[in-house]
Amino acid sequence: MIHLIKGDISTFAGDAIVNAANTSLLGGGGVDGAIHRAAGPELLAECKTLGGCPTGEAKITSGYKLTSRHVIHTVGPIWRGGSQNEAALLASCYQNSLQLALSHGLTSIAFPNISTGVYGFPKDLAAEIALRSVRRFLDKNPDVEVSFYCFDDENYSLYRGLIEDLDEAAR
Ligand code: AR6
Repeated sequence: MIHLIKGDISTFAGDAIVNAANTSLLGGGGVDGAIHRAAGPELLAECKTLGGCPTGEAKITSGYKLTSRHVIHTVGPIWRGGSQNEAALLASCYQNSLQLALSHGLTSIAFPNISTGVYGFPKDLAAEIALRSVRRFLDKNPDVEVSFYCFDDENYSLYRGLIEDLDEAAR
């Protein structure tokens, strides 16, 4: 099942929130900054033990002060015009985050709109990739619930349109 929420992902109560991090995993701005602020300094301390994370891959930590039990840190691609494998790397972020969640027995997962902030990925294309990747995973793993947290109006209306389209197509 897919849920669509407008708001701050650090308020999600469930098994895991996905963080749109950078390869250092040592924090940053945007959603990464919001998650680290809400989780407290212990999150950074655990991240320091992970040795970073390549683009498109994912690593898991505890959630500390968050209402989410875990944080899955993934690194989206920086948009460089579309010829640098950006689309496949973004799809990998969603797939690898969900696979990691599944391997830990986690079934309620929240995603932000990875790469659509300072990394500059076009929001319409990113939304299509996110929904396609997640739907493909949910077809095989129907017990998993995914919540998309959209922070800005543009992403929210893009997702709302695409989810309505997909629901209509499934009828
Ligand atoms: N909850 C949900 N979504 C949010 C929140 C929030 N609290 N705050 C921002 N967003 P960005 P990126 C949305 O820039 O593009 C960091 O410095 C925002 O509207 O956070 O993947 C990292 O350390 C946007 O749609 O992540 C990296 O260096 C989306 O989150 C770099 O930014 C992603 O925006 C990663 O860039």
